[in-house]
Amino acid sequence: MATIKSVHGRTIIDSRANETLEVDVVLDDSTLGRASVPSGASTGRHEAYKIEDMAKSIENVQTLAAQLVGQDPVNQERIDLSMIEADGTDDKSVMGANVILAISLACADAAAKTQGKSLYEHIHQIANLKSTPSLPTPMFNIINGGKHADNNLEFQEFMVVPKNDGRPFYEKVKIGRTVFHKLKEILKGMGHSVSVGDEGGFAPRLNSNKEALEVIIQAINGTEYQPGQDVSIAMDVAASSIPDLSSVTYPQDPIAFYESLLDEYPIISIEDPLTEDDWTGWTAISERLGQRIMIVGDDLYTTNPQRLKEGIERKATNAIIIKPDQIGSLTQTFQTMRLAEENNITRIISHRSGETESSFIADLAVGSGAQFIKTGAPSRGERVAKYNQLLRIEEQLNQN
Ligand code: 2PG
Ligand code: MG
Repeated sequence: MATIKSVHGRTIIDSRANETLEVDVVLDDSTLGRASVPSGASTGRHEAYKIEDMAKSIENVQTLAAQLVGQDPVNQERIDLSMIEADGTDDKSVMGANVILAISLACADAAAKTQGKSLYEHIHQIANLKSTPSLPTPMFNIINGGKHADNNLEFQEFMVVPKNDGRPFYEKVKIGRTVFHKLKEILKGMGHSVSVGDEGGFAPRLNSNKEALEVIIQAINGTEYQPGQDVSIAMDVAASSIPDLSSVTYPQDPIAFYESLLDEYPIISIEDPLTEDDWTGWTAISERLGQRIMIVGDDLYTTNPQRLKEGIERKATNAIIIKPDQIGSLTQTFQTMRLAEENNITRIISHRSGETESSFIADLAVGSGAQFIKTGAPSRGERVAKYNQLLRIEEQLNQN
């Protein structure tokens, strides 16, 4: 059994040119585990605390390193719980959620490598979920708005989602990039800019959220694929990031507004349609639309098992976004995923708008058997890194 010899933190940059933390965990058999932390623009109020000061973050890595040296990296839970205990707060504000998470993920990476396993296999082994490893269905964010672009679209993400009808992952990727290319052509033809936003999707100045849906339908129609049959639409409203939601859903109430969109467009999923503490609204929207589509909680839950528990009791959603950096450890991410699995809540693994080239979440999605992954458009290196890792894993799973 190899044990942890050293833990080292350094500052790297993310896709928005901001500083972020990377951690190396080295084992006594010379195995190197490495991980980095992404960050959001539309962060939820209930997310664990990130220490923005990198010097302080690195200092905290050193503090925690002292208690981790000599430990078995395979024992993820023990490692994570000891860091959570050393922090001693609910939101990890002493050690930093970014610090604990970077060490947590780097340990998992080292543990997989020292055992000669793929990361997703190792994750599957330690996650304690019932689902077997499988490729998630990708949700490609092809039009960026909200806090991810400097255009006028209030809704943050307009995604295309290939139908999950047993077609291989690489074909789903083909659908995503074919629609992406067609959309580019259409936007160019309309005289719009085709430069991309934070998550690799286009960021045109359209007249309304509805126009974004229209051009996506037009794009799908311009390919060999059928809207609603081969590929559908998903949105992340990110309602808590919109200063006045009623100005967007005007003149109706939000639920009636979303319902009218479902009648008009092949939408299969709406994330954060309401603000993060509007529990009553969430129960109402799920009751009204939950049979038709996925009602997804992101800022609502912040990958926090306590928040999810409340959501289950209130029947608030039928799906959840899973972002390890929102809660700050792999062990708690698994805990939230187990709770979701036990209660038939669909799991969508997600990147952040500020990303690094790490492809950890691709392995996390496969190893945990999550149904979906959203990791941006098939564009921008830090987004493509995740899709490409999934293509590699697909090849590996096929060979087995
Ligand atoms: C979201 C995420 C990722 P951010 O709201 O789902 O798409 O955005 O990382 O900015 O919170
Ligand atoms: Mg979101």
